[in-house]
Amino acid sequence: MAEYQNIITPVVVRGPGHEGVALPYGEWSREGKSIYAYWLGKIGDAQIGPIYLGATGIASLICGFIAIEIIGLNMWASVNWDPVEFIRQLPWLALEPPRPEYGLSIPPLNEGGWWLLAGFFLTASILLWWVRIYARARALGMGTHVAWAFAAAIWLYLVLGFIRPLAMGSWSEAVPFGIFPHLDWTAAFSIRYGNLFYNPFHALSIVFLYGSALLFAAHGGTILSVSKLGGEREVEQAIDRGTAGERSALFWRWTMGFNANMESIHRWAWWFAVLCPLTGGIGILLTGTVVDNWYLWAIKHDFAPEYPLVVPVVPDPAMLEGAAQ
Ligand code: 07D
Ligand code: 07D
Repeated sequence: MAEYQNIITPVVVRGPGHEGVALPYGEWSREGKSIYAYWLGKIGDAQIGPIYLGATGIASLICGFIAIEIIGLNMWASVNWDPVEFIRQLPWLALEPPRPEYGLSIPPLNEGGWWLLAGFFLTASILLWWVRIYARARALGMGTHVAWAFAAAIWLYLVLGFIRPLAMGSWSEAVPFGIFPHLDWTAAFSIRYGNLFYNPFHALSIVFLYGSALLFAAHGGTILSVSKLGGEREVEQAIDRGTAGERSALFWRWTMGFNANMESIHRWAWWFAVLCPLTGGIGILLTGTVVDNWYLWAIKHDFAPEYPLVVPVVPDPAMLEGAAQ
């Protein structure tokens, strides 16, 4: 009876906890006993834990905690330590980078120093988490594809908050911490540099963002549609193509003349996702360093037309004959 397991025939499997394969010599042990969450079983796997903490995991969590603590306390201080206002205004509160006059120097804590410290700890936390992902994959004898995909996101993050500010010679160029403040920064950045829509790397990044959503939907849909034929056992189908693999490939060949296969579709997905922040980061790095105004740049390179003159040029009255000098 446990043949076709999909959402139409939901059975939350509750076997003995799987503690994972043996860890290599010298590794930390996995922490905690596994527990079961019935409702999580409905959308994924019911087993929670054990978790591998490890040195980099713990260091990352500590750095992340320090960063959130610095950001949170600064935000709270900005509403005079009023707990109600803190909660009420939280989405609009900010920890801003230093003002332009500080350049790349270290400013007093209250004038951007806290921002610098929070950024340091957040970056340390993210990089340590990257090391953790890489090391865990290696310990399991897996490839490191997830780590390199995460590295692409970290590239954009570093360009936004570290590499580009360095290139521009000022921390003030970086993104503030805060929910809406970081959106205000994004909008202001686009306007300051002549409309980011005319930055071809922004366009490429959008292509890969939209493309990722399309591929994800198409892939999820395809596999679900052949799950009653065992299609969700993708790896088996890749090695020994069965009727699920055949039909899903045929479906795409019939509908659009071309198909990926059980392996290559994941490469498509990986590259689309990775290229989104990769191209984006290039676009941001060029902005203000190489190109100061994307609209003028686009006109120059025949990427955008000049605005037509719809209003006749009005002469300056002061220049007219007979005007009082
Ligand atoms: C669903 C995976 C889970 C991740 C989540 C995010 C935090 C921040 C910190 C209160 C898809 C966890 C959030 C840890 C809490 C404090 C101080 C990922 C999923 C749920 N943004 N952005 C959001 C970040 C930039 C932009 C939301 C981070 C750039 C726009 C969330 C970064 C620019 C919009 C968030 C970052 C930019 C958002 C939802 C880092 C250009 C939205 C994110 C480290 C790229 C959306 C109110 C999400 C929103 C949104 C986090 C960078 C633009 C708070 C951590 C500077 C236009 N951003 N963002 O679901 O609703 O991602 O904002 O670089 O409309 Mg952003
Ligand atoms: C931010 C990578 C960093 C995240 C990391 C994760 C944690 C903890 C915690 C899970 C997202 C850190 C994790 C801290 C997590 C828990 C618990 C990835 C990040 C390391 N734009 N725009 C993009 C569109 C406009 C602007 C990209 C669309 C306007 C700026 C994307 C539109 C203006 C920047 C995109 C639009 C503007 C971007 C982001 C439409 C504003 C960027 C790709 C339809 C008025 C960023 C080159 C991404 C970029 C970016 C989409 C419009 C400004 C494709 C669809 C014209 C300043 N925009 N945009 O992967 O790369 O982000 O640009 O209007 O910096 Mg844009």
